[in-house]
Amino acid sequence: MTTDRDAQGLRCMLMRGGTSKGAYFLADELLADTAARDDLLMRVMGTPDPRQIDGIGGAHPLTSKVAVVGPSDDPGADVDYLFLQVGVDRAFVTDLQNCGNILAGVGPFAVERGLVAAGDTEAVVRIRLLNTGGTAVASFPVERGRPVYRGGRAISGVPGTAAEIRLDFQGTAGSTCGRLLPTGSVVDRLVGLDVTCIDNGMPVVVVRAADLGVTGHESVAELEANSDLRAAVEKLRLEAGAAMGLGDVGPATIPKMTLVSPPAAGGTLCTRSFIPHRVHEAIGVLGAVSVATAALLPGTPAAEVADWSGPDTTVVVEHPTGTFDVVVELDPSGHEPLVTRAGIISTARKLFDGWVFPRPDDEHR
Ligand code: NQM
Repeated sequence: MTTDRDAQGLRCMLMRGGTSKGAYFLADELLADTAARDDLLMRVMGTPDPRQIDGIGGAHPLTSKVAVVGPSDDPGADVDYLFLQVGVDRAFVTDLQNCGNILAGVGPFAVERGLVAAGDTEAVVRIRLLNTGGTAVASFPVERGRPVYRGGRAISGVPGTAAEIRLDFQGTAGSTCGRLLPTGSVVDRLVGLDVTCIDNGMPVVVVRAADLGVTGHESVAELEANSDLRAAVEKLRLEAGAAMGLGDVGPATIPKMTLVSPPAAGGTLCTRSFIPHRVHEAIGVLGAVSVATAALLPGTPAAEVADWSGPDTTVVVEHPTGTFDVVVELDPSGHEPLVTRAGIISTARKLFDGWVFPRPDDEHR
């Protein structure tokens, strides 16, 4: 469907958020009709095509992402953030999952577009997470009312350093599944494996790498080349998705599948994450928060491989390109554990600001 936006372009900011990259739009820049919006976004990103050669997508799920940001009518939030995962080789756009990496750019983007006034040296932006419910409070440095991207904070998976963006989550437990432990159990036996199904911002299935016949320290390429492993992970995902109340997750990008093993680099535990078919080069932010939460629950595969000799409130999650620190605290006294604190540090950078021109639709090629 051709729209005015085809000829005029859409105002778009390309940003790196954490270890992902995406196109950020103001909500009123996009079409209100969901099907028309999704068609437009696929043409912006160059989907479906494994190389996304005729669009701005980066030919990987981690670089084929969209943030839609607008003012919030919730008195507890300054802005609303809707995350859209855009397919790469398959034609789909889904709002079924959240993305904590792209979230890192939302506060700076809101200040850049004048949605939120910044303080003298720091901006604090309360972001309502539309995909899942819950709120993230982003705090980051500003100078003369503009976000500062330069800084000294390194995060694994991103070369160099940038300004620190602190994200504190509220109300992320049970974000998609309705409960922190969607099956009601700390450990479930599914397809012959002991796993933990957990949702503290992202539905994740945590399984011991050793139970799947790998060490959990393999490279991303090695894991992606292991077709038996991929088949076993997918079989478990379909079973776990149903057990988590998500129905048939065949076409969905959730739950994420995290293989855990003992740490190898001084962290708390080591992870490899299927998201859900490609293997993450690092780990998703909310995926890491969910895995870290599992590590605090005695009896889970994550707790069993964890080494707690580090600082007690930080869970250092090892992944293929380094480590990711999560601060999470639980009150275990109730019937179901209560998350009392969950936070992370990330970085983001404005890469490009301008107008993007969607690929013409097939009729008009
Ligand atoms: O878990 C990838 C990412 C993500 C999602 C994915 C994310 C999160 O790394 O919050 O950030 O798991 O599909 O960008």
